[in-house]
Formats: sequence, structure tokens, C-alpha cells
Amino acid sequence: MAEARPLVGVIMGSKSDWETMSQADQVLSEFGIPHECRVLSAHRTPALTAEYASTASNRGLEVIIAGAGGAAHLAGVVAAHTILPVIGVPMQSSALNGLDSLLSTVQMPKGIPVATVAIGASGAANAGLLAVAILATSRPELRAKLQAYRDRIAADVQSARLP
Ligand code: RP5
Repeated sequence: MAEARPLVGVIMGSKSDWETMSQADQVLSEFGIPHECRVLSAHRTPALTAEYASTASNRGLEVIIAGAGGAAHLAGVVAAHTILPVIGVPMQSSALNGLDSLLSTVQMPKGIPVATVAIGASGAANAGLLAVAILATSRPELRAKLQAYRDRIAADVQSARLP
């Protein structure tokens, strides 16, 4: 059986970002969203990155999640080459603990937005959930799944018992 066409592109600046970005991959898999994961670097493979972003919409992608660390310009560069919504995930870098990645990703000048989530693994998971929420605006069955997820985590809080 042919694989479904990906709706979400999960890209990252380096293979070393995978441990973090796998959180987004996991969320998308849990919600049954066809997606693809790739390493693309804004500075090591700039032409490839631009090509990926500028052809993404025609290939059927609806959201791009881009994770990078340090001088993290990947999400911004991708956003510059597509009108698809781009979610930026700042990596928890070793030099500045991710503050460098956060500021590089979040501080986009007016005109080209990047929806930036929290630093690290929580941010990557939330990027997956945000992509689901974006797709759910036009997919009732996905909206129901997202609501069920929210109900589940609310129930977990309500049933929490402390030692
Ligand atoms: C960025 O530089 C990547 O996104 C990664 O977070 C960071 C370090 O990359 P490696 O030197 O581990 O490949 O481009």
C-alpha cells in the first residue's frame, strides 16, 4: 500500500537534534498524521533547505516544524521560502542552554512569522500538538482526537494523588 502523502514536515539542523525532535515525530504518529522527518541545515545545506521550503506546499505539506540550535536561523529561513505555517523549536544548546536558539528563532522581524515554542523536548512535543491543532481546524475527526487528548490530560490532573 502506498504511504499517505505527508502533511507535516519535521526538519532539523543536525542529526544531533533528533533526540529532541523525535518528540514531535512521536506526537504526530500518535495522532496518525502522515509526516516526514529530515535533516536540513540553513548554513550547511542552504540551497537544499530553500528548495525544500519553496516546494513544500506543492508537495502537499500544510505545516513545517523546524528545530535548530545555536544561531538557529533554520525556521526563519524556511518561513522566508514558504507561506505555510512554520513552527520553530529552539534546541537546548550546551553553550547558552538554549537561550541562543530561543532568541534566534523567536525574534523574527515583522512580516515573516515563526511560531516559536519552548526550548527543548517540551517545545518539540508542543510543536507536534500545535501542528495537529492547525490541521484540526479543517478536519473534524482530528479535532475530536485533540479534544479527547485534552480531556485525558485533564483527567490525569484531576485523579492525581500525592503520597
Ligand atoms: C545547528 O547546530 C543544529 O541545529 C544543532 O542544534 C547545532 C549543532 O549541530 P552539530 O554540530 O551537532 O551538527 O545547526
